[in-house]
Amino acid sequence: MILNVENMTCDHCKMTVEKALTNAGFTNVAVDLGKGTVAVDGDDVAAATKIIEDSGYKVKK
Ligand SMILES: [Cu+2]
Repeated sequence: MILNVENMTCDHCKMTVEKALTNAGFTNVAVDLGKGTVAVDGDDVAAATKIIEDSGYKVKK
């Protein structure tokens, strides 16, 4: 799945989001800062969204 995330601005944001999802068991997490997207294996959008938003970022619905 690919999620659009609004307020990732720097490498710290990228690392925070990738680490949060990876720690929750998601695999192949890849943040693209230029596009403002998070690509990750699987299709549980609700679970991934919650983790990203709990980390302080806003998922565009
Ligand atoms: Cu940042």
